[in-house]
Amino acid sequence: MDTEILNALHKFKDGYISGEELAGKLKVSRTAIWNHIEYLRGQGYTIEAHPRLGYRLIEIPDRLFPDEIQRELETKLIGKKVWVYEKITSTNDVASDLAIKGEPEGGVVFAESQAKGRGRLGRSWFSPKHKGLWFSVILRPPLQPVYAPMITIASSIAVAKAIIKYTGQSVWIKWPNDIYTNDKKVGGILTEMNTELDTIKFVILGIGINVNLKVDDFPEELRDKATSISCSRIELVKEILGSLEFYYKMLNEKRWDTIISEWKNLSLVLGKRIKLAQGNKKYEGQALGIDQQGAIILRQDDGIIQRLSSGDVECF
Ligand code: BT5
Repeated sequence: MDTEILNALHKFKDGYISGEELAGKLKVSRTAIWNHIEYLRGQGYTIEAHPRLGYRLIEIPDRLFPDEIQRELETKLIGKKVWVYEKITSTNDVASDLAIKGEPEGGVVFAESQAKGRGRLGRSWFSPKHKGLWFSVILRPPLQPVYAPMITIASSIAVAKAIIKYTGQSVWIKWPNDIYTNDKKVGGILTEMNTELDTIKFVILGIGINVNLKVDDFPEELRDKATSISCSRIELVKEILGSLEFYYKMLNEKRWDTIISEWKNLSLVLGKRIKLAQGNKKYEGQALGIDQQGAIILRQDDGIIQRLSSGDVECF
């Protein structure tokens, strides 16, 4: 019922819809409509009630309501089913449980906040309430596990492009999984995989993007290296889901050359001198590019070419 009322309010957003018309459409009393309007106001919707003209939707709240995420969402797969939690440990954990229970690909788990949001190698991911987008997508790509890093690469392109398109600001990808703007990290991707023999059973694509955070909202240790974009979370997430679907298709069609060339255009490290740490191992040299399995190619000063599939990069 609330969904239907919302749909009608959205449809008539430029004008009013009378209580009588709403009641007639939904086959309930005008009092029932009033009660639902009050409920929606309680949820944060600003709805004007004019004595003669009826109701008009003025503003939607900055909350990740499934109705708003899915409204006019132009995807066939990603986001067709969504779960939204106020607070959970990590969206990757919840999405993984769903995938183990057989949930098909395309489902997306969102959290308004995460108690144990995580990055790679067990690092923690700061995910405060109602600020930012913290979500995980269930995917079942028909690829061999060796191509899994390409899922991160393709998704980082998808996220960067969506942010560029929606906010107009410059966004870069720092290999392998960081999204950068204004020389600081604005988002990160955590791809976790469940395999069987030589096939991927499922992948949980975890994405975290800082949205509407102020400098003071970040803990001290992140203030120098993290940043945030300011925009509507709902509109941005729709853009991202659409973009993810586009690049996921490209990935499944194994269009590696296109993915690599798009990555090059957005790369923060390409051609630069970088330091790459892989646990205790350290490498240094010029980043020449990535290969079809998402590994970075590095030319050391001694001329040796290294192919590295994971690590933390520092640019000069
Ligand atoms: C990442 O790891 O960048 C992957 C982050 C993925 C987070 C999403 S949120 C939804 C889903 N559910 C999860 O539990 N995770 C995913 P990594 O490259 O290892 O970077 C981690 C490092 O980034 C930390 O050690 C901090 O230095 C820094 N960091 C932590 N929180 C941050 C934030 N909100 N913004 C920018 N940097 C942050």
